[in-house]
Amino acid sequence: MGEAACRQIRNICILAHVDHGKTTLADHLIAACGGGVLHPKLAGRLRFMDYLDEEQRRAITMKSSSIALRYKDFSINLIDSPGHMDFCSEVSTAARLSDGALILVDAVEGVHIQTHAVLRQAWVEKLTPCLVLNKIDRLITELKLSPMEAYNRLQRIVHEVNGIVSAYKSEKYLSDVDSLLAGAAGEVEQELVEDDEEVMFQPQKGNVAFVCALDGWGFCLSQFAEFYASKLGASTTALLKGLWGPRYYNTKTMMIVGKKGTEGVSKDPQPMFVQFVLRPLWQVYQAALEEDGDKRMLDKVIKTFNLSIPPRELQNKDPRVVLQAVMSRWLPLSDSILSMVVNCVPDPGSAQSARISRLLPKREFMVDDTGLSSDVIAEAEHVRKCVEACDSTSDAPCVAFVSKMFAVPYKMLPQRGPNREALNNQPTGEGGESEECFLAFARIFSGVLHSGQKVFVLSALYDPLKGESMQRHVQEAELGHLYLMMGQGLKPVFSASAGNVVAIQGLGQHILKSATLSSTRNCWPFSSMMFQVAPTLRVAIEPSDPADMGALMRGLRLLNRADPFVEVTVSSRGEQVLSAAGEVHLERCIKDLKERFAKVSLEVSPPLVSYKETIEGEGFALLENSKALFSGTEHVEKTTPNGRCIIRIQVMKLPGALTKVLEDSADILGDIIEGKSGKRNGSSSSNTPVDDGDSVATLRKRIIDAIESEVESLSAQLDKERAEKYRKLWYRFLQRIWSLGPRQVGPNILLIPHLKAGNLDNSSQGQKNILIRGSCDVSRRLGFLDVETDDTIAVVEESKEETESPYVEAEALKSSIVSGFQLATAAGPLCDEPLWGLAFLVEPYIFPDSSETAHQPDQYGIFSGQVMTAVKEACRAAVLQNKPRLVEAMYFCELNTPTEYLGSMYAVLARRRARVLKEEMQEGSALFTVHAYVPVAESLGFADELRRWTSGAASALLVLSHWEALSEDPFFVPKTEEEIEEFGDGSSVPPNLARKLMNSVRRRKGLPVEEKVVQHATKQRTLARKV
Ligand SMILES: Nc1nc2c(ncn2[C@@H]2O[C@H](COP(=O)(O)OP(=O)(O)OP(=O)(O)O)[C@@H](O)[C@H]2O)c(=O)[nH]1
Ligand SMILES: [Mg+2]
Repeated sequence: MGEAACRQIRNICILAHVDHGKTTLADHLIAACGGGVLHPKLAGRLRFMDYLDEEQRRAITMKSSSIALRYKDFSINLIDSPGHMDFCSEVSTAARLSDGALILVDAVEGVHIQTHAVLRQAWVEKLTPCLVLNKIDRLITELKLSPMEAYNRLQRIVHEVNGIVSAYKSEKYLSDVDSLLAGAAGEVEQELVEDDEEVMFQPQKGNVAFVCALDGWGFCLSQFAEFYASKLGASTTALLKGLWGPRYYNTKTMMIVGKKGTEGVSKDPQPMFVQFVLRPLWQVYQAALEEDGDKRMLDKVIKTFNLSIPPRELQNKDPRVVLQAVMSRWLPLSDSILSMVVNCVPDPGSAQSARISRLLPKREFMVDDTGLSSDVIAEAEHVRKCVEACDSTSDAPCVAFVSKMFAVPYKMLPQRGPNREALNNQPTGEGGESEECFLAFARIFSGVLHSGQKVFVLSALYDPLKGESMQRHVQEAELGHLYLMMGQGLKPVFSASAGNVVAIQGLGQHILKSATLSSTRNCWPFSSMMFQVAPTLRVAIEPSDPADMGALMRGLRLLNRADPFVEVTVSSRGEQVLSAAGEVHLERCIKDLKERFAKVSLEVSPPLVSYKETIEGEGFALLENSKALFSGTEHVEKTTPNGRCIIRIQVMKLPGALTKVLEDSADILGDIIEGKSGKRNGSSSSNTPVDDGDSVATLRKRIIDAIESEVESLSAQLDKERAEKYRKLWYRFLQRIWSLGPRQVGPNILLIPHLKAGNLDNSSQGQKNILIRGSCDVSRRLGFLDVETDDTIAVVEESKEETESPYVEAEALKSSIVSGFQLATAAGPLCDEPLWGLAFLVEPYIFPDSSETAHQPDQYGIFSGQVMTAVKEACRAAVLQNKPRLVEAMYFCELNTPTEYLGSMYAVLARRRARVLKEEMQEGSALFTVHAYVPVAESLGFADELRRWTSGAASALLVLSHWEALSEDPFFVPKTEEEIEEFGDGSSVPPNLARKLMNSVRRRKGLPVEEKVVQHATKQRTLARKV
């Protein structure tokens, strides 16, 4: 295969919100170009790409799958993806392997939350997007809009989608939920003209299609422009420009004019798009579907466009069949879409050179003088060049990326190879485990792959410069058979060259979820994919019969490999914990486990909801006593059992925005703190923005922005002077960050002692104490320190004393203090859940050891352990003393419901402690869209309950949004007179919500729960009888 062949390839995926018609659209493309795997009559109804039983049953797509199509001289690899939130990881795997994306939007429902998410995904992966406005028929038949109204609506959708993309372009960072809320559509002005070069989607540019996947038709403007050009004798280019936007046709002068130019010619002028495109469509629909429709319109279309339609179809009694017969021949859907793809989406060669900065970001490294690594670098650079150029010659290095592994039963694999030779596709018993065969879903980026070839499998952590120490991250593997994918079907091929999407057998033992394949060790792994959310719904699983434990463990191992998103872990109590993205995903995992992978009956626990712990209060409260820090009584003090170390801790709350930045940037922070190059981009798996610049600088800016926005939002409550003081305080704190926690990257900060601190005022024995000053490691890495200030703070002052034992000891104890902080932030005092958004000021003092045992090495080990425990205990105690609060995760929930079910929907929301943000009537329809926050703890069975109560009319989509502290005090006991009046004297106060949640977590974890178990035994017995 040469370069020419590569130019004839297009790799695209279809992305959209759930139910906007992706699989239906794919059906039509497959029927037309899939080599006969789908009969055109069934197109749109079969949903060929939804071949799993569970997908057909639920009528939603759950995985991404690929099909190879032939259109004219082009090979097109089409990947259909799921729209449901729970399977968003499959969108990431699809996007990584594609060069272009068809972004579908339902013309009635408009832009929804997953539309935002997929636009972001396409943007991050540097795909070339095309917009497809689907379900145009619903505007005619359901909403009964006039062509003019329909035009306004379509225009608004295009405008809104463009707005979202331009926000990404300007690198404004917003999470999907934020951007949805921020974009809450203010009324768009009429007559938007969008022919600015910068605007992404423009119908006149040919990257917007208007389609009805159900009836199998669709068009781009060029089709109409060409038709009218010949009819009116005008130029196609001029017409193309005139067919979108406020352009009118003056019938007298036969000119394309602005609105003014129509004065005196027509009373109610309509834009050309309405007059020339929508009106005829509306007429055909009316002619076909309405009783008294003018049937001559159909004949006119058939004649004008010379359509050959079998009379059998035209005489069909069902008007829908007649309509489809005419429309699908007049404006065949597959032609419009695929010609758009061929024209707008780049071939793999051009696409890869544009995507290279995302796929294989340029590395910065130190060349050492051994000369050894310079060879490695030279080769790795060569490999990168070949990927950039999509070199498909056979002597180019082979590079492929596997975006997921999927399981296929052995009996489904082809039995014959490319030359009809028998393939030995029997269960090889890979690890003696199962009848499932694992295939890698991969795209070749350089060179030619063939079966039997030996390749290196590189994990995301592999670094070719680190040689031997990297053995764990690289393996050698031999490729099994290669297949082109035809949905469920697999077509064996000998080899496949750069630019193609294939399935590869034989890597099951080597790859868990994703990996880079390369013919040389000297190659960087591709950057990791971005996932929209992390798996958050966790359940514990055990076999109904304990004897089946072995089968369950095997099953979990297989499931973990077969599903790109599921996570299997073991809890501290030894339970097997399965984490999934949401309820639908979880259900499918359990079903797969029971029926395919483990084949045993299982018990599934209720969801293990995660919480966090924090304290109440605003950060600025510390202004009041900032002077008194450490002199007042605000701190907690702990002494180690040997009395040699006193730890003082004060806790305060971080500004909310800062907590969020730290949380969102965990991956970048991890890289920065570990000291990896700060110039890598987009290697994150969470919501980090993608930038091509310096990630340290970006992060620093976001942190500063967070502080500024906090100060700004406080300006209403604080006078100018105090606001300024508050700002200064935080800027100073930013220079004093010793560590973040938990796990070095969490949203909690450990601050080094204040410069002025140093002497323990109550040093009772009159001994001289030493303050362990710590070092502002994190501040330095983030670039908040100038070198000079750094030194003055970090170095223990009198260097002459450094050799003295207490100073050496102080140096050595630093790590114990950080460890204590890490432990404390990993498990808070309420119910051992991680802490959230707190800063700890620490002042550790040690006293010189005068005892005999001082210099025995094991004594030191014990002492450092004691210090660690003391720090941990002090942090926990400090939280407990400062109004501790439980923090719960919230879903952002988007609901759609017909007006008559609004009441039932609100009832369901109320039962789930939901907070409604906005409700909005969808223009021109009887549907309401409601946005609300629902606590994760209350979300189980939410969608089901909603369906039951609204007879299936309302739908809900949940996206993990943010963490929110419960305002209730879990330890609340009525104290003031008013409280006692309201709640009683405390003996019979029912535990409040925070307490209940906290206790349920404690019980689950086997922690002691303070509860009055039985109060009035006799009474309780009679009550309990009723069951
Ligand atoms: N009226 C109308 N309905 C359509 C059209 N296209 C698709 N539908 C219907 O919309 C529903 C969803 O279609 P799918 O193709 O399964 O949607 P999807 O985007 O693949 O959904 P997921 O994969 O679950 O995200 C089906 O009932 C289709 O019949 C259209 O152009 N007009
Ligand atoms: Mg689908």
